[in-house]
Amino acid sequence: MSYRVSSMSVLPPVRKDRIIAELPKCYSKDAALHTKDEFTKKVRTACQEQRTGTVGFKISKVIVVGDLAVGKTCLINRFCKDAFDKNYKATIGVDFEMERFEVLGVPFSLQLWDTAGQERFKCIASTYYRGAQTVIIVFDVNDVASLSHTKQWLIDAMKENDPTNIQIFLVGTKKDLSSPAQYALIEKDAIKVSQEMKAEYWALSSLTGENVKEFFFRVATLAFEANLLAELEKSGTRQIADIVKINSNSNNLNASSKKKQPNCCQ
Ligand SMILES: Nc1nc2c(ncn2[C@@H]2O[C@H](COP(=O)(O)OP(=O)(O)O)[C@@H](O)[C@H]2O)c(=O)[nH]1
Ligand SMILES: [Mg+2]
Repeated sequence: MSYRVSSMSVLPPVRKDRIIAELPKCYSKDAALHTKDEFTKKVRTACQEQRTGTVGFKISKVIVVGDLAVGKTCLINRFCKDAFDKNYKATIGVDFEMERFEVLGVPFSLQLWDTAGQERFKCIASTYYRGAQTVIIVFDVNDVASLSHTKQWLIDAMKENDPTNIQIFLVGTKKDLSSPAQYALIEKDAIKVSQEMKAEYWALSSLTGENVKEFFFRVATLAFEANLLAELEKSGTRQIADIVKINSNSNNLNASSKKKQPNCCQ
């Protein structure tokens, strides 16, 4: 069962295996949204001091696109239900799956949208694309045509979104069906396509589960970081003003830090 929006107020605690305490690594340094090894100090400190504004209440929209039968639904099912079942009809009557994470102690949710097979007719509704923060473009590593179609999927997704506010992942699925030599060949092309799209590249298998959790942890973390950095930028002026105030009253520093206010109004 996926969560309904109406049950949001009575959510159980975040699952233990959705807790992110370290920055998840990229798949390939040649095609990554960034290649840092650790969370930046700015991000860590903001989380420690609970200066995260509205980020802890955010639900970030993630859409999954790509040719029919490349393995989009299986990928979502592997992560959300830890199941691999090609007959599982997760998309009937359900628009999206909710996945709740905790990043550096801050709650953060992804809304993972899967199509109900409309990609067969190339008529995906604009509401599917609209408001996405992350676009996952999927191809099958054993099917070169599906890789060559990924650019068109990106163009379609971008029609409804602001390109400066979006993170793109290019994901090769069904790695279990490919020999190392075959895989190496398509990887070269896929990395090139990723670079052109400014996307982060991943390869995985929903059948074996290889890299699936790592991939979604990366998606969640990069979406979280982007939200938090935007939030910090917004409140940046006020924070600098606060620091100036504290410095000019430095003899009151201890007294004021003891009476630290909760950050509910930021
Ligand atoms: N061997 C293998 N088969 C897969 C994998 N992922 C999906 N498939 C198969 O590919 C077919 C299409 O998968 P599906 O998720 O329905 O594709 P979608 O149309 O993109 O949602 C099904 O028969 C799946 O069993 C994978 O990682 N490995
Ligand atoms: Mg599907």
